[in-house]
Amino acid sequence: MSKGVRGMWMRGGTSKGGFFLASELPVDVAARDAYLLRAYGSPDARQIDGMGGADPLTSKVAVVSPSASDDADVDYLFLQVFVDQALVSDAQNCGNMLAGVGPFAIERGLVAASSGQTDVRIFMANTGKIARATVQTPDGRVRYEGRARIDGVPGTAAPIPLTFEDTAGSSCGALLPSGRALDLIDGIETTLIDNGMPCVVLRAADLGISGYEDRQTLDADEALKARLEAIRLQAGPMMNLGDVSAQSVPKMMLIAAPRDGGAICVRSFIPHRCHASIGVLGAVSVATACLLPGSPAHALAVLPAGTRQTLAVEHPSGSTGCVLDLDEAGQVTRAAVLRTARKLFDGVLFD
Ligand code: NQM
Repeated sequence: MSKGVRGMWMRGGTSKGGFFLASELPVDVAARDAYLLRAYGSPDARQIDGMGGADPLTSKVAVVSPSASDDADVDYLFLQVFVDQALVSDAQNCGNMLAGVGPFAIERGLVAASSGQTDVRIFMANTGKIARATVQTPDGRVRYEGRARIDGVPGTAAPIPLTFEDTAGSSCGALLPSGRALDLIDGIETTLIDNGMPCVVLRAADLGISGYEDRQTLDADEALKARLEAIRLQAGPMMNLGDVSAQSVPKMMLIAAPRDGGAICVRSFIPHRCHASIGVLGAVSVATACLLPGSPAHALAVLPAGTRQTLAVEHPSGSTGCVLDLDEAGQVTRAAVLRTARKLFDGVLFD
């Protein structure tokens, strides 16, 4: 056993994982990944010998450091520790874990807290984009308790609004990496889109399901998952992502008409298990697809009017509201999503 690495366990939005200072993790990437695999207990479906929660949503890592950029206070590198494969991937971002980055940066002294609330500008190293998080800091300390509620998390907590600008094409080089709002893959109409998260958006009904099933039912549907994976592997090169067989992107977004007053209903595969709710940037990307004439999402969506639109993306645990600002051409220029976070544990994680 090594002497371990200091880490803070936090819930960020509807995800959970370890938050580390980059300066306290091994510098060498192979050594860092070997440490994380041991510490999280991967590969093992139960992650019984580590801290991972046996679910992609609870097997996540945030690496935080002071930012070299004048535009940001801290840098945030997201790492996905695969549960049942010996893989640690930086190929995707995570907007849920992002919710814990501001509080963690203040707790570790990287950002000075203001009295009242503190804005933290976060450079998202996976995609090269900047997000802003507003953290409640009465008396100069992070407050986690509050009255904000997000679907997928019991109870209430202090609000942490997240704002994203200019996220189009952050991993794929363009909002629509194929240049079209509609592509046919295996005869299925899809929209290949990246507004912060590479996503393949397709109608649930085209794959023989309603799109309103629960997570367990979809996770048990091996035939559906095989069809989705075949489509995903073809979408990878079309989205400038290359061979995605060992990557957690693109995400597969199965859409249906909303049925609880929202704009669209989604069951997302991330990519091999169904999400219990939906990713933050995944929701922003699907909401953006809803605005694109020609996309299967546009035809199913119930859209509000105006240049600031709140689209509620329905998911298995409720819905996620995405506030989208549009320019005169109808392009999304800014997105905001409300999250909360909770500090769970601070200590030393051994490998
Ligand atoms: O899309 C899960 C999550 C995510 C990612 C995933 C996320 C996002 O819910 O911004 O938050 O899609 O792997 O944590």
